[in-house]
Amino acid sequence: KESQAEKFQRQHMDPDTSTVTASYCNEMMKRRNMTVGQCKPVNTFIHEPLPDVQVICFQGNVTCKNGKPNCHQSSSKMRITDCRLKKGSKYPKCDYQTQQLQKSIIVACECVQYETVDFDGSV
Ligand code: 139
Repeated sequence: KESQAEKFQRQHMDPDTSTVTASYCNEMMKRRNMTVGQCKPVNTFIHEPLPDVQVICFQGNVTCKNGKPNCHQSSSKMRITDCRLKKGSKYPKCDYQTQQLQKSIIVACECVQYETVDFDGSV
C-alpha cells in the first residue's frame, strides 16, 4: 500500500519542472491520479528537490489548519504551482486553473523518518 510519504510525493512533488504551461494542471492532476472518482478541488505542486522539501520538517514549527501541532513553514520561498478547479468544471471533465507562484510553504511532518505527509498551505 502507498505510504503517507509516498502519497505526499505523488500529489505534491514535481522537482524537474521549472516552467509550466496553461495546461499543466489538467495534465498533472490526471497523471498523478487526483481526478479519480472526483476532481480534487485544490492541489499544489512543488518544483524543488525532494531533500529541500524534507528539511522543512526541521524549520519553523506552526499549528496546522486542523489544529494539530506537527506543521512546519519553509524558511525560504519555494517555486510552486497551485491547481484550482475552475467554477463550472464537472467530473469527469476536471478543468483546472494553473498558477505559478513563489511562496513559503507549510507542510505536516510525521515520524518515523520525519517525512512530509500533508500540504497545509502557502503564505
Ligand atoms: P490529504 O489527502 O488530506 O492527506 P493532501 O495534502 O493531499 O492531504 N496528516 C495530516 N493531515 C493534515 N494535517 C496534519 N497535521 C497531518 N498530520 C498527518 C494528508 C495525510 O497526512 C496525514 C493525514 O492523516 C493524511 O493521511 O486541504 C485539503 C487538501 O488540499 C491540499 C492539501 C490537502 O490534500 N491543498 C490545500 C494544497 O495542496 N494546497 C493548498 O494551498 C491548499
